[in-house]
Amino acid sequence: MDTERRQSQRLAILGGKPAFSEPLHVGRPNIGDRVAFFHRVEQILNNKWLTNDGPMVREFESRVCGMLGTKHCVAVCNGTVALDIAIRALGMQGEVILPAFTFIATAHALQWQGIIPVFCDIDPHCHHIDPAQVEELITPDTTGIIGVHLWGCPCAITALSDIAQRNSLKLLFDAAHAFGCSYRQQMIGNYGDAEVVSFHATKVLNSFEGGAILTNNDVLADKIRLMRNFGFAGYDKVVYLGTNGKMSEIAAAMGVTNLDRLMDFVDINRNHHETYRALLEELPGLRILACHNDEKHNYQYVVLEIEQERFGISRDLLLRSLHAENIFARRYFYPGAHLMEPYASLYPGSEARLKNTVQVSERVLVLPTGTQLDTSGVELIGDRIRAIQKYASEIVALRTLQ
Ligand code: T4K
Repeated sequence: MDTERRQSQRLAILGGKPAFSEPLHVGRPNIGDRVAFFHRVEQILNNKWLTNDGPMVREFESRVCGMLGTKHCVAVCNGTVALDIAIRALGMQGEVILPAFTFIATAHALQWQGIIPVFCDIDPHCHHIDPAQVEELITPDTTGIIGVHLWGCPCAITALSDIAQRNSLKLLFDAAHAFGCSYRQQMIGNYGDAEVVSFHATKVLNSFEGGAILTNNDVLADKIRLMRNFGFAGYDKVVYLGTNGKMSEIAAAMGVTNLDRLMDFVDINRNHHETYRALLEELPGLRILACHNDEKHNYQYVVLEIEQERFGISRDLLLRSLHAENIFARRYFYPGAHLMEPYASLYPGSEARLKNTVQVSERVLVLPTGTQLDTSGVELIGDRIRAIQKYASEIVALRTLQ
């Protein structure tokens, strides 16, 4: 379909046909070579070794270390448990500072262990924790900082490392989005005391569910390995408080299979990013977040910011209009962790210092990408967004009547 015909097609919210016959989601999984995966499943079944530090998990861990240049990778069952274990192994307690603009798991992992999550504001340009406010939030009870590499872009690693060092604080990075990304030419996975990644189905590299703790600290890695398996240091010998955080062999098989295709997934994402950018960056009131060209990036999140006054309609009305087209864009991480429970009840009033978080969370919209789409699909989404802006007043008038 050529661009002109696509643009003249009536928008679904105004009574036209949806642009896509099937729903398009943010986070549709990338899946590698099925034959290779099934072959690995056969191997697992023949081995009769299904979990607990099996050969597939070891292969996955060693491939991740090789790719990132990190000394230790401890694979676990998901990114949230990776955070839980890392936080406990680092001895964080009392208060820990983290950005309010993050997925709820970052805060829950602290609160789950009776640690107070102290929500910090973000830099509105990059959406990352603001180091200047981190300094202001340090109290005698602060034991650590969690920086989040939101959207796969590294947060202010150097500034946070400096603050942590000067104040003797532990520094953990939630790198759930940042597998395969770099900072100052070194791969994410090598910073802070440890970094945590997620291999959830929606991530650039998935192991169905999965996660890992990455560190260059030998002592910490040993402790984390023990904690992943109830603290067992041998049959009948428990040396730590631990949990069941083990990654299964089948999850690792999916991880290894997808690792073989990671560069293809990233190339597809990069092309989609460029196509979206070419179609959307000129639109008034719309900003598409940029990735640093001189660093490695996985391009897994296509993030827009909508400024209602200049764009013509609100982010939420754009979202509804896209949903009508079967384009299930998401408003991650609305309304900010501080406004979700139990935090809204436990720590009311924190919005006063979280002005950028509040503003950004009201503007952000994340678009579908990945292997579910080809370039013409991305162009169609871009065209629909352009058309929604073109017919903004009609859409607003219709909503007012309803
Ligand atoms: N830290 C940060 C900064 C994170 O973003 C996350 C997770 C974590 C820590 C914790 O890591 P994990 O414990 O999850 O490993 C999703 C994911 O569940 C979550 O992993 C992710 N971040 C977060 C940003 O997004 P939802 O509620 O959007 O996910 P879900 O499962 O509803 O999936 C979204 C869409 O993707 C679905 O509507 C359809 C599609 N989908 C999903 C799955 C699971 C599929 O097409 N196939 C699938 O198998 O939270």
